[in-house]
Amino acid sequence: MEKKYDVIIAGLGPAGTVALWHLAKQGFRVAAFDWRKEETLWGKPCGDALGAHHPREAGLPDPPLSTIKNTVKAIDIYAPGEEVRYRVFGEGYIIDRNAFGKWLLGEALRHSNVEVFLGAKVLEPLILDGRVVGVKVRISDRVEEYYANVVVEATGFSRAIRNKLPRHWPIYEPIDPKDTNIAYREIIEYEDYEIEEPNVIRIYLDQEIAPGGYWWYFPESRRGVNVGLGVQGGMGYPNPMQIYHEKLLKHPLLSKSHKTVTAAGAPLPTRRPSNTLVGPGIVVIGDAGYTVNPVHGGGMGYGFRAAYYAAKAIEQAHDKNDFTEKGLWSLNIDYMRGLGAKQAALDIFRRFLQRLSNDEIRYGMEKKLIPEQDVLYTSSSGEINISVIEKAKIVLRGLRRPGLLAKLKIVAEYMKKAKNAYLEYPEDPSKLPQWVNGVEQLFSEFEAKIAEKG
Ligand code: GRG
Repeated sequence: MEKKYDVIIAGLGPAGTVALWHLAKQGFRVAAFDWRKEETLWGKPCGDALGAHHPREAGLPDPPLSTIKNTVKAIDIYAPGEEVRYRVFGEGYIIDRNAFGKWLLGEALRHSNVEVFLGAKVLEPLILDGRVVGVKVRISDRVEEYYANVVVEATGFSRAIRNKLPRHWPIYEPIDPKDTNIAYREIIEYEDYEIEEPNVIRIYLDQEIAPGGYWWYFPESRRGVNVGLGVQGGMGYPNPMQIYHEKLLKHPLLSKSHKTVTAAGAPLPTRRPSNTLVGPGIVVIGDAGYTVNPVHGGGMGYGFRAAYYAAKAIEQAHDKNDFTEKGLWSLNIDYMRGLGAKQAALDIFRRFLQRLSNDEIRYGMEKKLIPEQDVLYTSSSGEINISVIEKAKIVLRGLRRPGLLAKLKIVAEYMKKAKNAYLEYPEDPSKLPQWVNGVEQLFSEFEAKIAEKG
């Protein structure tokens, strides 16, 4: 018997599970697959921090208390050397990812229209007449074919389906290793030390310890901490696990006696979203679609939002009975003109940050080139307040860093340009190639200008 559904979801991490939750509620017949078991569906190693606004903005209930390890009130950002510190206030959680994932899956499974297959590895897409019509899956030792009107690619960084799409499809778009970070983290427990402010999470900028990334110290309780680092990929930097053991363990916070509860690493995207999240019969969300904050690397909230819009787009496609690229296009419009625009601007900011020396970061923060109170504005709007540049001009006049001011001006200008380009994301697929050319040109222009300034 042919196994035919309305929707297939490949991957039940944060993006896939949220898509399942919405589609289940909307009454679709869904088959969802993941190679992991229920207990570790959301087990990708990460800092586990999630802005409180994210679930709400993705149409989800707040996480139940049983899935929250700690609440966050502020983020401290330390400049290299740790003499300069910014405190950014904001509400968030340290989430028990696996518990939240399991809970959300349970909620979706209350609907009898969904079937979930765990220990099931999605092998490849099934393509017929130029569109995705299903997937090939290995369940136990059998290889089976499942068919649907739409396949949701949510297999994470591995892009199990995307990697096997025809290369000339715009949705194929591979990732440049320089647009990734490799992360490693341990969850540790102190033997006899109590963390001073357990509701403040800490980000340490230091190109020696975490080149092209940062290291983090996110308390889960008074004695437990999620501590780790991300290092830019494709640059030949040492691997983060080695750095953790050779350098980070020497830090005063980690030389106190502690035991490691769990340790793991993973790669993640740190760029703007894919040029398109839509193909014929397929949508892509989460790490597989590069929906992530390029500056802090947080991907849960972005994956939730992409999943929410994907479920809406699938509903619209279903109403029109049009599962082509055009029929599913509203996912691109909703995502790109909203979070995508912020992501694009932060992709520019990330490229700037990755090029700074420790000395420049320390100097920039000490002189408050971007003041403490503007960090959240810049991070959440994707814009640098123009008065900041004016102030920076005054600060820098007569000082030793004309280059830094010149760079900051270019960054502000290109953040705005990148954001505007995404706000004007094309109305339909026919205009995509032209738009992609424009965006690629903008990013190479930025790279050239910033390199020129040294
Ligand atoms: C000007 C030379 C110079 C340096 C500036 C301050 C700074 C150096 C860098 C900031 C780096 C950093 C990691 C910022 C992240 C701050 C943060 C976690 C903001 C939270 O942003 P939200 O709430 O997050 O917008 P979401 O998840 O919604 O995207």
